[in-house]
Amino acid sequence: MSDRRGGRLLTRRSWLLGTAAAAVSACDSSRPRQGFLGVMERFNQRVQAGLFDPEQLAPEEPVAALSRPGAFPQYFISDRVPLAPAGWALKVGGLVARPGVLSLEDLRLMPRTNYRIRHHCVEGWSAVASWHGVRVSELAQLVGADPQARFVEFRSFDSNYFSSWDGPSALHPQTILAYGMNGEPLPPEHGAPLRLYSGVKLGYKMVKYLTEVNFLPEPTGGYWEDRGYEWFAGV
Ligand SMILES: Nc1nc2c(c(=O)[nH]1)N[C@H]1C(S)=C(S)[C@@H](COP(=O)(O)O)O[C@H]1N2
Ligand SMILES: [Mo]
Repeated sequence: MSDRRGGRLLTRRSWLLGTAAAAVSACDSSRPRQGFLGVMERFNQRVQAGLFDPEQLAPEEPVAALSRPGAFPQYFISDRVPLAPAGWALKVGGLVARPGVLSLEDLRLMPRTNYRIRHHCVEGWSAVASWHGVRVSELAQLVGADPQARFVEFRSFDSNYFSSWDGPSALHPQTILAYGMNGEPLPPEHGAPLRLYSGVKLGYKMVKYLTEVNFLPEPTGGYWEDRGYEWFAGV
């Protein structure tokens, strides 16, 4: 990892600690974004969106860095592993010319991206796997997303877990709808049949168990974001 990235990481982590996410344990605090914290968060969002470089790529990890089988933590808010409903398909909508529904097969036929990029959870752990799938930017092209749609919302069948992203991060070349992990189909524990993965965001922004992608003119918050976690959450 380059010094520059490491430095940015630290800077953003310390902002995070200084603002909304102080005194959190794991992903289970509840702190409404209000008052002074809310003001600081909106300030941080503007600063961070300004610092975001859509050309900068997260480093590829070597094979030797791969987490051992079973050592990659698994998170879902439901009481047990969420399983895809029969006839699962991804609904794509919002400000798009061609809203519709895509099967896993449809997604597999689209250009495939494959990389090995480290996962950073806000709790402080990180892990490495390789991921493959289709870029959100490819999807945006396919459905004809309107440039007015400056935000992208991702929803799931895991007790309505969701997150909304700024457009540049969603359209970054390392942001994908992943249907595979370590060369295999995505396992249920990690978000089957389809999850978001990215080199530019913290773990809680990467929605697993996807059901919907919506291109929107406004952000809609998110499961943890609505409980006080930072909305931008860049790595
Ligand atoms: N649907 C859904 N997506 C989710 C979560 C979740 O609870 N439900 N947890 C998030 C958090 S906090 C992290 S760190 C990553 C964990 O991904 P993993 O289970 O593959 O390690 O998923 C994110 N996406
Ligand atoms: Mo997380």
